[in-house]
Amino acid sequence: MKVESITLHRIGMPLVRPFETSFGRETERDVLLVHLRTDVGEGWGECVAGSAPSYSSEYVDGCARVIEHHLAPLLFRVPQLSADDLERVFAPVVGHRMAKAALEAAVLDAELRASGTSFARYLGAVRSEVDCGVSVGISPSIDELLTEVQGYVDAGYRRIKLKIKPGWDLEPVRRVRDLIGPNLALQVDANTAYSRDDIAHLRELDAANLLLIEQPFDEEDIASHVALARAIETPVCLDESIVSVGVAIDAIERGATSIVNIKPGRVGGYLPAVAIHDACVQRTVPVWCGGMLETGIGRAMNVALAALPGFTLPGDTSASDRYYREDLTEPFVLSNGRLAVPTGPGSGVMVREDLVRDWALTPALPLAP
Ligand code: NPQ
Ligand code: MG
Repeated sequence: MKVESITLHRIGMPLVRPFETSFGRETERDVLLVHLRTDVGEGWGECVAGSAPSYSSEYVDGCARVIEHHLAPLLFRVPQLSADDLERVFAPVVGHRMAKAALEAAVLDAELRASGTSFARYLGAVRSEVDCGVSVGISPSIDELLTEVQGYVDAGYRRIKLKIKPGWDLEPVRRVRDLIGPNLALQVDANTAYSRDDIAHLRELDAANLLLIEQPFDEEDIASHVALARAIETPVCLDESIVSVGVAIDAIERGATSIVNIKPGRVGGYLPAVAIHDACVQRTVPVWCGGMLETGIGRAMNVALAALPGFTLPGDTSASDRYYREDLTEPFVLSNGRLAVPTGPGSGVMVREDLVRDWALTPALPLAP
C-alpha cells in the first residue's frame, strides 16, 4: 500500500482515579494517536509514551516530533509498503521505539482492514479470550489500597499487581495477601525504584508468595537483576529493560529474568513483540502482556497479542473501565475475569472520531508528502 497522509491527534482522557507509580502520579492520560490514510483505506495507531519522560526516555512531544520530522517522511517515500518492511524502512532512525510502534500499529490496522484479517489471526492467536490482571497504583493509605483491591477482586480480575517503592512495599503487600487469601495470583512492580543495596530487603517479599517481582532496578542494570534473581525465591521479571529481542535473549541467558513483560510500544511494535514472544517460547520463558493505560485502540491490539500461545500469565490488559469512564472505541468489558479477543478486520474496533475531536489537547497535525 501507499501512505497518502498521516494526522497526529493529541487527546486528554481523564482517569477514573489517579494512578500513582514509583515514578509519578497521573490524573489524565495524555495520548498521541496516529490516523493513517492509504490507497487501500485507513488505519489508527496509539503511542504509549507518557507526557513526561519518566517511565522511559520517550515522551509525547518527542514522539510527535520524531514522527513529524523523521519517521513520516520515511513512510511517504515507500511506493509499496507492508508492515513487514517497517523495521528496514525505519532503520535510519535509532531508537524511538514508541514512536515507531505507533506508526506500525496504524500501518498494520490499515493493511489488515484492507485484507479482511484480524490482528489476532495475523499475529498467530490461539485463544478467543484472554485472562486479565489489574495493576494497582500506590495509595494514600493501606485502607484505601485494600478497598480498591477488593473492588478488583469482586470485578473478577485473575491477578493483582501492586505498584511498590521504598517505604511502600512489605506492609501493603502483606496486607493485600491477607485480604485476597493464598490462592489469587499477586505480583509487584517497582518501576526501577530500588538499588542493588536493597536486595536483602526485597528478599522479605518471598513471604508473600508472589508470582513475580517486576523491574526493581534501573533499565540498563541487567547485572543487579541477575544478583537479585540468585538471592530471591520470587521470580524476577523485566519490563523497562526489555527493549528488543536481543536484550530479551541476553537477559534470559544471563539469568536476569525468568518471566518477560512484553509491551509492543516499548519494543517498537507488534512484530518485534511477536519476535520476543517466539524467543521466550523457545527458551520456555513465560510471557505476559503489559499495559500502558491504552485507549480501546491499543487495548484491542494488546488483547490480540495476549492470545498468542506463550502468553501463559494474565496481563495488564484490564477492562476499559479500570482506567476510563468512556473509551475511545467500544469498551472492553470483563467477563469471568477475561476479555474477548476482537475478531473483526484490523484492530476490530471503531474509533469514535467525535471523541477524538472533543478531547483534543492541541489542534490536529496533518502530515503529507
Ligand atoms: C508498568 N503500566 O507496567 C506500566 C507503567 C506505567 C499498567 O502498571 C502514562 C504513561 C502513565 C505510561 C503509568 C502499568 C503510565 C505509564 C504506568 C506507564 O510499568
Ligand atoms: Mg512495569
